[in-house]
Amino acid sequence: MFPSVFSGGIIAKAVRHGLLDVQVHNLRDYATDKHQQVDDRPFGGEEGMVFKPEPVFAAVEAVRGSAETAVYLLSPSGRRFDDCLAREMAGRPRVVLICGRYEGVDERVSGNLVTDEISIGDYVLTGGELPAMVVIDAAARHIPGVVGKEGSVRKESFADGLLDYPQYTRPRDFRGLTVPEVLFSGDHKKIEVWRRRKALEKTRRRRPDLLARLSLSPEDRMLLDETQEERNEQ
Ligand code: 4HQ
Repeated sequence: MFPSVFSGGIIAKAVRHGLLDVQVHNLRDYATDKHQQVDDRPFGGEEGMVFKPEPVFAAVEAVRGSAETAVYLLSPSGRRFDDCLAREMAGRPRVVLICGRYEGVDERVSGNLVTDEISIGDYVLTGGELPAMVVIDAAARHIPGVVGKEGSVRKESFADGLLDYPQYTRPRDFRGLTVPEVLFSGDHKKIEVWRRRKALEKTRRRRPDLLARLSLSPEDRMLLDETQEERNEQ
């Protein structure tokens, strides 16, 4: 699954440039018994299979290098993954991501080997591989040089805790749908203020939870107070 995602695009380019390295390890290579079994039936009964602790410990201990390396387990019960955690990971020299399958992983792994459990959202997937790739992709964008133009990470969603302002490109008139005049004004300060206001309004409308977490500057507060949006658009 991993090569299908990471052999092309921005991540592959970053790997070629030596900005990051992605290594995938097969848990089965670390199985300790003669059948190379990595899973077993849960104690106490119930359906499904659980990852055995031995291969998971052996694999992580073989690849983590320093015992200080952060080890994350992808799990719906984990701490919710967000851009803040992505940035934190990008700052680390190495991280290990454990991808479970089946009903999950023996609790002694989460209790004794894992730094943190991470969830990418409140839904259940068939394995931890897709979440791991999501995490790698989001974290890689924060490694300096990975995302093309200087600063283009900062200007996107979440860098400042806000959703994106609206973007337009040519044509200026598409089927009678026009582009806001301010964008042709050539007044960069005015455009910057307009974008800020749009980002603030959109965040208030769609993600009030994000807005509530921010401490807005007096200027931002004024921009939001100025707008009639709440009355007109809701
Ligand atoms: N999993 N965020 C792995 C998830 C998940 C999520 C389900 C993880 C199955 C075995 N992981 N187990 N949501 O749904 O991270």
